[in-house]
Amino acid sequence: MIRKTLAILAVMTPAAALAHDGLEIRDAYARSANPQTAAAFMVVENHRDVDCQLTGVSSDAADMVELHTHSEQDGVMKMHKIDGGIAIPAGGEHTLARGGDHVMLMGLKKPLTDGDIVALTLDFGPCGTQQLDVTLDNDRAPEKARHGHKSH
Ligand SMILES: [Cu+2]
Repeated sequence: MIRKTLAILAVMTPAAALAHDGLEIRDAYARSANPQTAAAFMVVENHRDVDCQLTGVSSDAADMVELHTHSEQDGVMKMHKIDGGIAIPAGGEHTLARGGDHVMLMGLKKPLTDGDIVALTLDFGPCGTQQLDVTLDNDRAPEKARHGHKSH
């Protein structure tokens, strides 16, 4: 009996350790402004002592998933694809937020409405992959702007 308990503990420990020492994702949600596209937002915490990079995201919910960001072009904020991924520094965090970096889902297999769950697989390259269920919430209030940038 004791032996069996130890065996189960041994199996469970690596996953528990990963959740604690690895990458943790919080405050994730998605929005969908039209039947074809949706965007997902979240905070990625890096509890490891090495820098990690979000290199890509995949989902069965859409034909194409890309990492996007916004930048000002000719005085207008435009979104475009990120080449090379999003860095999450060791011991730090990175916020994917409206008006900034986001996960873009294009060519939705079916239109999404509030409460729908979108399953994402986040690829952190050598730091591994993370499964994430994101709930669609079009009424969600925007994140508080941090570095003096205001989205309103
Ligand atoms: Cu986008």
